[in-house]
Amino acid sequence: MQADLVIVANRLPVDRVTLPDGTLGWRRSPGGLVTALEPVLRANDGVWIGWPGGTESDLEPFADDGLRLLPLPMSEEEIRGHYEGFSNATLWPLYHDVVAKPEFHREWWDEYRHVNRRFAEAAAEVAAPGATVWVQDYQLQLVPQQLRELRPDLRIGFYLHIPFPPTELFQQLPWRRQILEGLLGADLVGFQLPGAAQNFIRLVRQRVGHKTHRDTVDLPDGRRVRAAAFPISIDFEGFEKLAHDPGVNHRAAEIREQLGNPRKIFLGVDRLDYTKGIFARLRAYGELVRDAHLDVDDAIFVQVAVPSRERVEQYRMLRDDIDRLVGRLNGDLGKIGRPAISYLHSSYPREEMAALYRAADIMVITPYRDGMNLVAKEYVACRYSDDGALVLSEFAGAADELRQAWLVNPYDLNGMKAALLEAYKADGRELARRMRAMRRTVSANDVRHWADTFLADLAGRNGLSQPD
Ligand code: GDG
Repeated sequence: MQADLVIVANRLPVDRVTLPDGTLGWRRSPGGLVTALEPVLRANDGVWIGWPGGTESDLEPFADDGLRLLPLPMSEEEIRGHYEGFSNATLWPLYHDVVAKPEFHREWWDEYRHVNRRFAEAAAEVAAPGATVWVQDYQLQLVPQQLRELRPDLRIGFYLHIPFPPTELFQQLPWRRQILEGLLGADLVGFQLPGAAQNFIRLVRQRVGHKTHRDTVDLPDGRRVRAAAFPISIDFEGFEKLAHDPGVNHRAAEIREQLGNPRKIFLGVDRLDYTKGIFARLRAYGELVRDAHLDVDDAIFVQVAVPSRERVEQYRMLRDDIDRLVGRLNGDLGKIGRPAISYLHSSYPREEMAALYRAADIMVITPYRDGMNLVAKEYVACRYSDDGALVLSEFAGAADELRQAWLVNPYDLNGMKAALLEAYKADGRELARRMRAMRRTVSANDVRHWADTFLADLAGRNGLSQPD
């Protein structure tokens, strides 16, 4: 198997499922990344390398609806050290402003390096001469360098989906230099926001001592690396189409009905993650009800918390905290058939998500730190009647583009309460003015635009220094 375009990501864009006849099969996981990359993968007869989840080890490369997929198995030990350990208990909290305390363990680092090498070796094997390889996200930051050592002929891009931390925090990492050098194996390193790219360039100058000039790094071997922002987005058209679907709208009406036809529905949709600020948001909402600014007869908060990383200790603790808070708020504030909060610890099909977006009057997204936050953009895409309010944390990457949202500081409970109330009370004209502008922004900058601009930029560089 040889390919001119290789995507290397922690996960394959399919999940293992048991088919009706009892055998194991695959189901496409409907992520924006695969939607964006599918056309270029097909056009270039590309291959996607990723972990299929679980510990099955005898999986052969296969094609799913014309996409060539190469499963990279992981052992239980690799999952613990690389994925749950170094990726999700060291890097994830460190890169998100140390919202939780990162743990540093040398054994995890060894697994991280080892698993990254296995991904790099797999990519080196399938990439055709001179091919383009696009490596995704924080789980694979060493792959660019490891791959370049094996295959100097390749054009290598890297994209970080989560924030890149300020230098003061990044310095804590005992392996900070190795990570920076790993990323410098790429020709183009992409981030969500310009500030992240600048953090990276500054760190490379300070910690590795390379010459930098604005957004570029000049390496001693003559290679030049560029770091720049490419804010990720969604399949706007796809979501808008789904939002128009009669079945989806019927379901949206049904959801309202089942919630007891409240005047307004507040909605939160997040992976159950401590970076997302779910606890503080529900507390703020609870205080509004307690102080009679909102009434459970008029309003309800629907919080969907999608199960995530359930074997990592911090995530288990968070789940318990939220369970307790929701129980207390409903116990203190609810009436029969009228809870303050409708809490769903579950994941749903795309159609149900769209129905929830259609049903919700106020979408509440309050992460302490978030690379982008696609839920914000999906909500906007579904509000084709220019109604609905978005309350959005300043610390989500999406806030850079969605300036017309009610922007909040998630650490400021009173500020959040004020914004929730304002959004609740806003009149139709105000809502339309804000939503129209946000819809224009997201539709003009969809995920195809993201993938195209990244790949065009990468194609334009040959990795060699250009004369100034
Ligand atoms: C990382 C960064 C960055 C959620 N629940 C269900 C479901 N979802 C879908 C949403 C959305 C996606 O998952 C979540 O994306 P987010 O961007 O909101 O957050 P992370 O998972 O933390 O993603 C983030 C992103 O990478 C992309 O670069 O924006 O900052 O943290 O698309 O709709 N989809 C379905 N059922 C669910 O229950 N079908």
